[in-house]
Amino acid sequence: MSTQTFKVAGMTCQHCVASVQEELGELPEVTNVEVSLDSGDVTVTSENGISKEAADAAVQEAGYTVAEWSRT
Ligand SMILES: [Cu+2]
Repeated sequence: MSTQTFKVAGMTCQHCVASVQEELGELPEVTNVEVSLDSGDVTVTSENGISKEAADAAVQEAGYTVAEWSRT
């Protein structure tokens, strides 16, 4: 199991949160997505970690951008 946290910019309401959660959740390896509207922090749990490229693409699909990427 791998957990990664990054920041997403532009989310303003729970609808934004749900969109980001849905797109990231569609990535095949992802088992859980947590999004904090207040901080913009997104925590993704997956089997072996996801690439920044995959996260970027999913977040952009939802209409937002990854502001800060860090892998833990
Ligand atoms: Cu919104």
